[in-house]
Order: sequence, then structure tokens, then C-alpha cells
Amino acid sequence: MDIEKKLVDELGKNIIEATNEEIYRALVSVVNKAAIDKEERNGKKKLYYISAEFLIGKLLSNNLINLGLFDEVHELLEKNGKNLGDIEELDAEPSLGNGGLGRLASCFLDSIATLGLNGDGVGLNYHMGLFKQTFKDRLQSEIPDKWIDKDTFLIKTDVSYPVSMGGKMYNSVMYDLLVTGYENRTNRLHLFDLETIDSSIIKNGIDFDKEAVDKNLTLFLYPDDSDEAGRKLRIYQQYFMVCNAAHLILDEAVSKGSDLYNLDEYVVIQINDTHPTMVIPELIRQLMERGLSIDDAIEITNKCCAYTNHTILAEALEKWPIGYLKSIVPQIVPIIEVLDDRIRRKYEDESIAIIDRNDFVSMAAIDINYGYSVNGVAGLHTEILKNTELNNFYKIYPEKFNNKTNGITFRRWLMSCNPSLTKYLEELIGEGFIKDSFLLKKLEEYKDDKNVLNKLSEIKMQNKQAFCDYIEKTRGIILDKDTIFDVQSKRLHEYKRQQLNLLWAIRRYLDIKAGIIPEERVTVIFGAKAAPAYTIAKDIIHAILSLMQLIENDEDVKKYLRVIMLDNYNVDVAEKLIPACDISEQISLASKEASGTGNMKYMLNGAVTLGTMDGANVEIFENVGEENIYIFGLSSDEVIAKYKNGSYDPKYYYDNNAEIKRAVDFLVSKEMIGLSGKDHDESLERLYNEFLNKDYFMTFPDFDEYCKVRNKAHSDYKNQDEWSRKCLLNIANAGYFSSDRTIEEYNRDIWKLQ
Ligand code: C3B
Repeated sequence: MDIEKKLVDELGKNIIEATNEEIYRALVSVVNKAAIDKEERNGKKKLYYISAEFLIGKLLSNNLINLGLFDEVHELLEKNGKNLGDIEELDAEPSLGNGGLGRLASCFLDSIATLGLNGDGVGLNYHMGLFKQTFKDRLQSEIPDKWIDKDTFLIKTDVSYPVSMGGKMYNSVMYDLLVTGYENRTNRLHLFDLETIDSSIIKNGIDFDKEAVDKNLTLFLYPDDSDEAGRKLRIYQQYFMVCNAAHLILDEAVSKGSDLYNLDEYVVIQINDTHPTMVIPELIRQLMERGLSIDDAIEITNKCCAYTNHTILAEALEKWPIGYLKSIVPQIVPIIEVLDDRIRRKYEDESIAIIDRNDFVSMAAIDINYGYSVNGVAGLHTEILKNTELNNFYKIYPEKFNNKTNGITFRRWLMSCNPSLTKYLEELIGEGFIKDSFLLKKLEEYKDDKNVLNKLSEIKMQNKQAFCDYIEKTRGIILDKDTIFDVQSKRLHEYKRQQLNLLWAIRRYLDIKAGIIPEERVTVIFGAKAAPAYTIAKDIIHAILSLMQLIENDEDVKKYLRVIMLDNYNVDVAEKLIPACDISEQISLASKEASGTGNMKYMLNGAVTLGTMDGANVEIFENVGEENIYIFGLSSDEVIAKYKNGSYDPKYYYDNNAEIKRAVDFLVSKEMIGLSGKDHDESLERLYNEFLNKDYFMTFPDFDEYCKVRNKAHSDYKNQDEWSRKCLLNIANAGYFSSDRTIEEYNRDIWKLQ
């Protein structure tokens, strides 16, 4: 393909005369056309991956790489005095996700297309995304993340369906993003929307009138659900998503020749967490509308739907009051009642019923009773589901349960974000690993080769320098690449325990103030958004930002310890941060992190994990061996036992462990409180009390060992050859964590697409 000609045709002028904006717009169009050429209409059976979130990241480079155009375009632009990096700055990151769940969905779409499988994503086109995080007075504040501008990769289609909600009719409109596979076919991500959305109803921050559904339906992902209107809005969103999905699915199947009784030969639906669960009663309803009996409709739906569980935290296993459903989607309530009734008659087990005693509808119970597959996302997580959280279901449906350990796409998380490492790996072991990730193992041959180890350290240093440059340019903060980059980036949640990391940093700060000078200089980096209504999570951010401010203004401490909290951590920032990391903090309370996928990205880019035996950390441990990972903390069995017998008492640790007391007390010290210019700070006081009276995620029992192991990792870092060897072995053993492997397993065990 003559890319130069295409670009010039699109521009209507020479590249050299065009502005970056014009080039960006032309590239979007050229890329979309090239991607459309790779669409395939064949394939009888199709996967529909329905998800409330797709955290896709910027698309330009990724699409160029997957279409095999990256080098060509890069050179062409250079030749004309332009820079692809500058043009990429104009590429807005689609704000359609929140955290791991949404990022996983995007990695999956990449792998599905790359493996040549027939599968599309279905979701919603949030205009303002989750939110954009800014810091003001050491507090998080939220503003709309307006990513849909004139020029995006979105393609407006003429597909539209009527959706009845709350006694009104809404007409949807479907937008598509093309999903390019690496040297393979193009699939689509379908994003449903309303034409009537009106962002002028947003007032201060991200507040808006929650009842104006025609104006607000797809404004934000996860609108605040701390009041009834907010919870109802989530039901509106979820139903809107699945009602459209069901229409699309049935239309496509019928057009390919399905008589609907054989729908399962044409369709498989993967329900990503409980948000899309209403697709089950809705598909049944639409099948009945198309003439099937309820018995047939239920049986067929059952054969088409599979469910992935991503968490054991009760807060995320949705339950909706039946009253809400009656007021918003009365058309599916009788179906839900039938589904419940059948389960109750068949099994006399209240705990697996769909409508509970308090008239709440358990979304997971619909999925598990009426889907044919239930999977967890890492080995340990699936075992916990089977043996504890979902044990009652497992006893009835053992054959439905299976594990699919998460993975990440190497196209984005290696080739695109770390080109120098990619290139070096290609020189050493050939290009095969890009398509067959297990070939990374060949790198092990070089584990004692000093030149290779040096070169790997050198690449890491360059990436650290590039990250420093980026932070200086975008945040005005000057970092020192010759310190250990010790990083924790992920959503802010108590179970992920950013507060444990913070306590270590306070301890280190106090030691330095007391004249105990550490041997290693460390830069602790955080990136995390807190859900707007999650008070304690915001308190943790406030405490981190307060410590950051203290240190930034203290030249004595700053030489040895920096604490940096990055604002608005997103895919774009992650792509710059991850290749620059030395130590990857994966310190959730064992049993609570279903899998984690950041842990895999860091490993692949040659960082060493410091973590608990939780989620996929367990499998990272098994793959790299104990020499090449730093493990600490209670085991998941110990944690589960502690919860069961209710024996945990944070006060005991506080009273008996002087280091814990010292660090926690510092939260409400005059240094920290003083930053507010007042004599008290509600947020810090609340966090202090939370530690003392609750510490629900058991920070204190793990504190001593965490500090010990972390300090050991820091001191091991001094021996650069040994350290680099650990990095090499992490990279070499990351092959298992490719999402290509995960998707092959989904397809083999669940989807069975050709
Ligand atoms: C996340 C989990 O917290 C992670 O452990 C897991 O790796 C990913 O999903 C992907 O499986 N998760 C999330 O981001 N949002 C939820 N609502 C539930 C789980």
C-alpha cells in the first residue's frame, strides 16, 4: 500500500505543508480505511463480549503497529519534518473504562482479532468517561474527561434500535471503533449512545441532573450511585446496553440464516462481570417477541451465555431492588420471576435463588444459574470462588466452573510502549515471541551473559530518563533516574493497600528525619484514581499528597526519598511509567485481588514484583521462581480464617508495635495537619481512626514483613548484575501472561469459534 499517496490524497496537499492536526485527521481516515479492508464477513459463529467498560487507550500507534504501517508512517513523517509522537499527542484517549476490568476487555479484543477469531465488543459510548482527576489543596477533584472531539476513530453507523425504559421510548444510535488484529483481521467494538445527550447539564465538577435520562444516559461511566437516582441511572445504562446488544445479536444471527432455535450455533455472549447480566432476561424476552415459547427461549439463552467473575468483594456483586426494575424495565421483571421460580422449585437452596428475601435481584445468581460457564480470572481466585464465595453454586454446577487466568496484549504492553526493549529482544531471540509469547523463554539462555544484562539495565535507564522528561514536561516535577523507581499504579482501593505503601514511606521519612540515612535512594511513585464517593480512598490520596508536599519542601529528606503521586493515571501514563519501573508493588490483602493485570505488564517490562500471594501474583511466583520475586504477608487461607473467626484487632498491633504506632500517629502530627493551615484536618483524622478502629484490609499484620522484604529488595538493587538477571528472568517468563494465551483458552473451553 502506498501510504504516502493515500496520506497526500487525504490531505489534499503535501505532508510538509500540513499542520499536525490535519495530519492526525488524515491518518485517522487512512487507518480506518486500511482496517476496514481487513474486515471479514465469514464465520458462522460470533462472540459478543459485552462490557460496561473498555479501557482502550490511544489508538493511533496501536492501529499502525497492528496494520503493519508503523515504521513506514514514522519514517514518512520524519522525512517531511514531522514527528509521530507530536501527532499522537492529539490522539485523545477514549475514556471508556475505569480499571483492570476495562483494560482486560480491551486486551481481549486485541487478542481476539489477532488470533483471527470472529468476535466483537459491545458497550456504551460515554461522552465524559469516568472523570479526569486533578489535585487541588492535596485533594482529588473530578472534572469531565471530554474525549470525543471532532476527530476520533469513532464511526457513526446507521444501526438504531428502540429501547423502552421508565415508560418512555429511546432510540439508540450505534458508533463503532475498529479493532485491528496484529497482522490479522479487523473486528469491531460497538458503542451504543443516544443523540439527545446534552453535556450542558453538567454543573460544577461532574454533578448533573440524574433524572434527565435522555440527556445524561451516556454522559459518564459509573455515575455516582450513593443515592437512589444514581442507582437507577446505572440500571438505565445497563439495560440500554444489553437491550441494544440483544437486538444486534438476533439481527445478525437471523441475517446469517439462524432460525433462532439454533442460536447457539451462531452466537456466544461473554458477560463481563455482572453489569451486562440483564442480557439474559432481555434475550429471552426478545426471543419470545420473535415467536419462541418461554421454555425454548430460556433453554437457548442458557446455551449462549457465559459469565466471568472478576471479584469476590460483595460491593461489586450487584443486587438491584426489584422495585427499581419494575419502574424502569417492567418488561423483563416477569421473566426474572420465572427464572427465580424455576430455581426455587428445582433446588431448595435459598442461597442460590435469584430474588432474595429482601426483594433484591442477585445479578450473579442469574448469570450462574442461567449461563453455561462461570470463570474466575486467576487460579487462586477461581479456587476461592469454588470453595468459599460461590461454593453453594459450585456444589450444584461443578461442570460450569473454570479458570481463565488473565493476560495482557504484548502489542500494546511491549511493542508499543517499550520499543527499545522490543527491538533488543528481537535481536537476541528473533521476532517469533510477538505471536508466540512462550518463545520469550529463549531469553533465559542469556541470564549469565554480562553484555546482555548490561544492555537490559541500559534500556531501563533510558526508559527512566524518558519518563523523567515526560514528568518534567507535563507536571514540572524533576525526578532523578538514578534512584530506585518503586511504583504502585492501579485504582485506589483499601484492599489494594496503597495505605500500606504509605506507612512504609512515612516510616522511611521519620527515620531520615531522625538521622538514620538509608543506603538506597528511592522514588516512590503512585498513580490512582479514587471513586468519587469513596471517602476513605480519597483520604488515602490526601495523605499521600500531604507526605509528598512535606518531602518536596524538605531538601534533607528529598535526597533520599521522594513520594510522587501522579494525577490522572490512565493508559497513556501507564505506557510511559511501566517501562521505567524497577519495583512493581502488588500488595493487596491476600484473597482480595482477583487477578491483577498491572502485575503482568510490569513483569513483562522487566520490573521485579514485590507482592503478596494473591491473584495472579501466585502464578507470577510459579513462573519466575522465588529468587526473582519478593513475597511477604498473610496467606489467603490465613486471611479467610481471620475474617471467619473475627479475631483481627488493629488496636492490638497499634499498642504493641512501636513502628506501626509511630507511622500511624504521624498522620495526625502537627507536620501533616499543619499543611492545611488549620489546627485540624478532617480527612487525615478520619484515616487515622479508620486504621485504629477498623483496618478492614489488615494492613498492620503485614506491616513488619512488608518493610523487611521491601528493604531487602532495595538493597539487592545495588548489585546491578544480579538485579538485571532478575529482570531478565521476569521478562523471559512472562510468556504465559499474554492475552493470546488467555483467549485461546476461552475459545477452546467456552466459545468454540472456528
Ligand atoms: C478487576 C479486578 O480487581 C482485578 O483483580 C482483575 O485483574 C481485573 O478486574 C480483570 O479481571 N476488577 C475491576 O477492575 N472492576 C470490577 N468491578 C471488578 C474487578
